[in-house]
Amino acid sequence: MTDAPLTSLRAALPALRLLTDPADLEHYGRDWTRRWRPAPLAIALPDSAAQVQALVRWANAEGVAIVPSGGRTGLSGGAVAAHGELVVSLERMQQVLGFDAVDRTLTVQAGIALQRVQELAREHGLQYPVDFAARGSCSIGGNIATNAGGIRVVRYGNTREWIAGLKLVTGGGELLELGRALVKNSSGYDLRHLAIASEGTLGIIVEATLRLTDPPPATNVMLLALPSFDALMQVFSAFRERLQLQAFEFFTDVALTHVLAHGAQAPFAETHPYYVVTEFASDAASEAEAMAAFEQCMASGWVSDGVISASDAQAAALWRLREGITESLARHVPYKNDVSVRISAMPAFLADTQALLAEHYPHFEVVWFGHIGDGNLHINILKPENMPQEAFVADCERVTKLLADVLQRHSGSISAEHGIGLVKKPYLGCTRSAAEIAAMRGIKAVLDPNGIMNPGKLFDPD
Ligand code: FAD
Ligand code: 2HG
Ligand code: ZN
Repeated sequence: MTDAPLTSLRAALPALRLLTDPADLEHYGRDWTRRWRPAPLAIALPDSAAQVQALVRWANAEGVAIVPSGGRTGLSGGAVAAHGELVVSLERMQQVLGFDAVDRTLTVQAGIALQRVQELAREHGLQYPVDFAARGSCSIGGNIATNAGGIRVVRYGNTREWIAGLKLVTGGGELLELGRALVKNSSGYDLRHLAIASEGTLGIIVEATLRLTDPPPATNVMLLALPSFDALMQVFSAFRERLQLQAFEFFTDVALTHVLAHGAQAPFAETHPYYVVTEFASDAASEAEAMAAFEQCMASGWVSDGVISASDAQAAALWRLREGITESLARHVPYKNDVSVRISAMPAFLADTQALLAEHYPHFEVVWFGHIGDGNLHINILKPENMPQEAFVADCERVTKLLADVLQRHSGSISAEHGIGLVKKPYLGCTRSAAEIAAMRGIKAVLDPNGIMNPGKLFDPD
């Protein structure tokens, strides 16, 4: 890449902070997938919506592609810049712009970390309920751009439910204020929802007004050991019938082995094939219901053992067993599937998927975990140490094609919460019809007429 575009950018926006060091290009050009070699043109660090808008206008004039960048914790390659794009990182846009106690909203610049938003909500006696292990590093802009889910969806829903309004600098360089934080607004298309899960392909989210809610109740965390996959849905039904669940997550013994090797403490003396972490209010009535559900599951043979937290430290230790999985697997460069079906379709889908993976992956270690209460499975295939990454990915892609067929049969989604990005692009058609994809392309053409926003992510350019 020549220096000409950078010279032009410096002339157009002299106050813009720009990074061009090879170490910075490497650092900002990748996300957690680690599959593509980063090769961005440069890294732009704007500090205001006005600077973002000026940048996008410059990029249109010069024909330079932009990759919006948050915390780069994404797992689908959405924030990867491997083709001379300009990475626009929002890390200098972390200001808190306002809190409204009557509306119960918090307005922030989009580069702020999820964890900071959670803390601010608590300081106001409220809660921002989206939550997951990358909370310290991921940004609100990235959460919106992927419609992030996490461990409390079963109780509170995805990011989409919590976005009262947002500001988007479109690919065409317009600054749109979407939603206005109104509770009621029936004045035509709600463009805010197009920005949610758009993966940076329509524009750059520069600001968001987040809904806050009542603080969560004091809770107990329970870890259950299960003998079989079949028992999972039975246990979920038994607990959900009696309790308002704050979380209901599962993982396998293989996942536990990796987390323990990463420093966590074994919860039981014996190992079991499956585990569930569930969380519910700790008042006396809820505890009694939880014990009744536990006994019912033990009597039915769906649960083999269990432990309930007696302190915050124990609750955190139990959560670590579930939340530590992704980090504990990272060194194996896993091939990730993040699939979903309706909860009612889960038992049949699980049976078909288990059979498929047993037939096609006998030679790889397969780690199952996820948000069973949302119908969302994470299937991580671990790369054998001595296998070249290209051959490994090719083998996994072969099986993902078959998994996509299974998903199509069960009306599921190839991406439940991580996004399509680069990783799942070939399989978008198993989740979305040709007519839907054509409509998505049409929307992109309107908001990003020159196709400069994150080209090649979600779908290929026309
Ligand atoms: P990035 O990775 O920087 O970007 C993600 C996508 O959003 C890219 O397409 C990027 O171009 C776009 N983007 C980023 N910022 C903007 C913006 N301001 N405007 C427009 N587009 C933008 N995800 C879940 O849903 N649930 C989980 O439970 C979960 N757990 C995780 C645990 C770990 C340990 C890790 C590493 C990841 C996990 N993730 C999870 C995935 C990831 O954290 C989320 O997808 C998160 O929302 C990404 O935020 P980010 O700021 O890191 O985005
Ligand atoms: C989780 O639920 C995240 O822990 C990450 O969505 C899933 O690493 C994964 O596959
Ligand atoms: Zn998840």
